[in-house]
Amino acid sequence: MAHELETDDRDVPGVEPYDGPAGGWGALKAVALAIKEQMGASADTRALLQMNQPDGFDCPGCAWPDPKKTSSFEFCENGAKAVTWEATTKRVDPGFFAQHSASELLGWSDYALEDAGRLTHPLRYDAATDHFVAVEWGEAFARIGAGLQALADPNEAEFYTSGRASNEAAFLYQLLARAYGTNNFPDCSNMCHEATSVGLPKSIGVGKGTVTLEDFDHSDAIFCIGHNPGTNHPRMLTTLSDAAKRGVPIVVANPMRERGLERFKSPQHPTEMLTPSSTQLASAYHQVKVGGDGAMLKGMMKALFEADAKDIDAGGEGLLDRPFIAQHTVGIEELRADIEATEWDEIACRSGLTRAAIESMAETYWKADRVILCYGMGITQHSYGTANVQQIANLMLLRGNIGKEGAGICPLRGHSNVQGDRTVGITEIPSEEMLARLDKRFGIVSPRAHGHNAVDALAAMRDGKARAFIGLGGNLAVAMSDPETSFAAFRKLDLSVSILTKFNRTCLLLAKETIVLPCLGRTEHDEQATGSQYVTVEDSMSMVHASRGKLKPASPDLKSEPAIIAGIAKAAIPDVAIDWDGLVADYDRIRDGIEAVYPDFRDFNARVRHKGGFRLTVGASERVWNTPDGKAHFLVHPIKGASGEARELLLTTVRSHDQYNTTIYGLNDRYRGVHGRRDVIFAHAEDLRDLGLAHGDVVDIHAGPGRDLRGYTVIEHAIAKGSLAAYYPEANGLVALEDHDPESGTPSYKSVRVTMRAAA
Ligand SMILES: Nc1nc2c(c(=O)[nH]1)N[C@H]1C(S)=C(S)[C@@H](COP(=O)(O)OP(=O)(O)OC[C@H]3O[C@@H](n4cnc5c(=O)[nH]c(N)nc54)[C@H](O)[C@@H]3O)O[C@H]1N2
Ligand SMILES: Nc1nc2c(c(=O)[nH]1)N[C@H]1C(S)=C(S)[C@@H](COP(=O)(O)OP(=O)(O)OC[C@H]3O[C@@H](n4cnc5c(=O)[nH]c(N)nc54)[C@H](O)[C@@H]3O)O[C@H]1N2
Ligand SMILES: [Mo]
Repeated sequence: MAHELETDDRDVPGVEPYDGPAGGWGALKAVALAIKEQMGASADTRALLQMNQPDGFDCPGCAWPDPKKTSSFEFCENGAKAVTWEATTKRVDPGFFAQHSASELLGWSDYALEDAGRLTHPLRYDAATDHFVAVEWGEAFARIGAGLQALADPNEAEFYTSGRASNEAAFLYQLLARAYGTNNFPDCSNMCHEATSVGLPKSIGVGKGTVTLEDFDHSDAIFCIGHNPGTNHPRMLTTLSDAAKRGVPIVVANPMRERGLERFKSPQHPTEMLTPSSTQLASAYHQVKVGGDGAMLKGMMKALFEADAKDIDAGGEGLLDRPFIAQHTVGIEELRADIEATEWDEIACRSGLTRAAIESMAETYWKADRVILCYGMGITQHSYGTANVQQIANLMLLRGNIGKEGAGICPLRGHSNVQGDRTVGITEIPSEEMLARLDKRFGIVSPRAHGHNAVDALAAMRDGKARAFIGLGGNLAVAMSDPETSFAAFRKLDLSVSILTKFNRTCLLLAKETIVLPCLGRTEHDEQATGSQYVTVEDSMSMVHASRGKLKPASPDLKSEPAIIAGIAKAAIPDVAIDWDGLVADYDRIRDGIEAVYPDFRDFNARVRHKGGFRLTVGASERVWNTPDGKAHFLVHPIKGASGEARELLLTTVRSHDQYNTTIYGLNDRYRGVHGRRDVIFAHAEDLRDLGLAHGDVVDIHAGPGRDLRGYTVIEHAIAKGSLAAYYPEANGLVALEDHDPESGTPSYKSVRVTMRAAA
C-alpha cells in the first residue's frame, strides 16, 4: 500500500509550523486579544494586576505556586485568559434563556456556551416551554432540599467537586454531604492526579509533592516527564529558565515536542523581548512513546544499577545512596532483581527510546546530587498510572532524592485548589480519625462506608443507583470518558444541580429537575454579614494562602459558594443543628472548623494572614515516612503500556494552548501550529506512510465498538512513532468508562489503543 508522498508540499488549512519560542510577543498579543474580546475596549484590567499578589486573588489558572517575593506583576498568558474569561462583561441573563431554548443550546459548541458570558440568576429548567427560567434563591433551595429528601438513601446522591472551590467552600460542602449521610465525593482529581494521591502514600507516605519553589534554586538537574508547562503551567517557565541559565540540565520525556519545554522568551525580560534572544530550556528531549514511561523508567534504573556496579568494581563508592537506602527504605533487593531481569530489548522497544538515550538520561540523573522530577498527566492518566508514579518514586529513592534541599518529586497539579479540596475532606475514602473529629466538632454522625469516586459515580448514575447529582463547579459529563454513557447517565437523574460561574453542557443533560446556581468567581468581592471575606487555597507545593477578590460581582444576584452550600444544607437537612448562617457570616469560623478537624492547620486564621501564608506538613520532605512501618518503599511493577508491536497505535488526548479543560477559549493551538480548528490528529510521518496516508488526509479513528472519531484531519507532527494525539474533550468518546487504573480509578485518557484509516 505504501507509496511515495510529498507530504511537506501539501497545504492543510489552519496548519502551519510555529518557529518562535514560548512566551514572547505572541503571549502579549494573545492577552490583549482576550481582554478586548471578553471585556471590551474600556476594560477594567485591575483584576489582572492583582493576580497572585499577596493581598490579591489566587489565579484560577493553575496550582503552580507564587514566588514569596512577588512584588511586580507576574505575567502569565493563560492566567490572563482564565481571568478575562471570568471577568468578562458578557452575560447570560434571563433574557438570554428566554431567547434560546435548551434544545437549541445543546447544539452549541462548548466554546459558544461559555463564551456567551457569566450566569446572573438561579435557573430552573421548565419542561413545558423547553427553556431555563429564572427562580428566586429561596425556591431553588427548596426544590433542591425536596429532591434530596425524596431519595430513598443518601448514597443515591453524588456530590461532585471541581478543583476551583476554595478550602472554605470545599470544607462546608463535605460537611453538608456527610451530615446528609454520604461519602460519595466524585472529584476532578479522580480524573487527574489520583494516581499520585493513591500511589505516593504507599511509596513515601504522602500523596503530595515533596518540593518547594525554593528547591528549584538548589537543584542540579530537573526532569520533566509528561507535562506541558508552556500551556498548562506557564509561570513554571520562569523557574525552568532561571535553572537553565544556571546551567542546570533539564531533561524532558514527552512523545510530542512541546515548544514550551524547548525555548522561552520571558515577557518579563526586556532584553529577551527586544532582541531575537530566548532561553533554551530542555538540554535533552526524549520522545518517549505514548504509554512508554514505565519501560523508560525501568531502563533508567537499569542503567543506574549497571553504572553503580561498574563504579564499585573500579573501587568507587557506588552511585546509589546506600546510607539513605539502609536507613530509610525497604524493598531494594526485590526492585534490583526485577530490574535486572528486564531486558534492554524490551525496554527499548516498549519505550521507543534507544538504550543509549536512556543511558544518557540516567547519567544526567546520577551525575547530579540534587534532582527534581516533575510530572503531569502523561504519567497519571493511564490504566497503570499508579504504577508509573511508584516507578518515579523508586528512581528518586535510589539516590536519596527525596527529603533533601534541591531535590524531590514535583507532581504538577491541575486546578488551582484541587490539592486543597482533598486536604479539607473531599474524599470518598475518609479516615476514621478525620470523621471522628468532624463528628465531635459539629455534633453529627458521619457515614463510615466508603463512597463513590468519579468513575463509580457515573456507573451508579448509569445503573439507576444514583438519582441526584450536585456539582460544585466543573463540567463532569464532558470531562469524563465515554460521553455516550455519561450523557445518558445524567439524563436519567431525578435531580441535577450545577453551581457554576458559566453555563455548560452538563446543565443541558436534563434531569427531572435541573437547577443551575450562579456563584461568585475568585476575582470577585465577597461580602457577608460580618463584612468582606477572603478564602484560602493550597497550591501544588502544599503552601496555603489567602485569596481575596476585588472586582464587582458579575450580577447582584450571585452568591458565594459557601453561601450556596449553606442554603442547600438548610433546605435539605433542616434537623441538623449546624449554624450554617453563622459559618457563612464570617469565614474565620469555617477556618476554625478546618483547624479542629485537621490539626495541621493549627492557628489557621493567624498564620494565613501572614503574607504568603504557610506550608502544610509534608512528612517525606523531612524524611518522615508515614507508611505503616515508617519506611519508604521500593515497589515492583511489570512493564505495562506500549507493547512495542510494530503496528500498534496508542492515542493520547491533550489540551490545546487555548483551553482550560472543557472551557475552550478559542480554536488556536499556537505552539503546535494549529489555527482555527481542533479536528486534527497528530501523527508521526512514518506511521502515516506505513498506513498509506498523507499529511492532511481525512481519517477515521476506531477504538472499540461504538467508539469512533470520524472525519478528522491527520497532520504530520513531531510526535513519537506509534503515538497519536487528539484534543480533549473531543476525543473522550474513544475512552471507555471501564478503561481506567484499577488502583486509582484514573481514566486512561492518555493511552487508547486505536486503529486509523482513511475516512469512509
Ligand atoms: N491553560 C491551561 N492550564 C491548565 C489546564 C488547561 O486546560 N489549560 N488544565 C489544568 C489541569 S486540571 C491540569 S490536570 C493540568 C494539566 O497539565 P499537563 O499535565 O501538562 O496536561 P496535558 O495537556 O494533558 O498534557 C500532558 C503532556 O503529556 C504528554 N503526554 C501525553 N501522553 C504521554 C505519555 O504517555 N507519556 C508522557 N511522558 N507524556 C505524555 C503530552 O504530549 C503533553 O505534553 O493543567 C492545569 N492548567
Ligand atoms: N480526554 C481527557 N479527559 C480529561 C482530561 C484529559 O487530559 N483528557 N483531563 C481530566 C482532568 S485533569 C480534569 S481536572 C477534568 C476537569 O474536569 P472539571 O473540573 O469538571 O471541568 P472544567 O472544565 O475545569 O470545569 C469548567 C466549568 O467550571 C465552572 N467554573 C469555573 N470557575 C468556577 C468557580 O470559581 N466556581 C464554580 N463553582 N464553578 C466554576 C464553569 O462554569 C465551567 O463551565 O477533566 C478530565 N478529563
Ligand atoms: Mo486536572
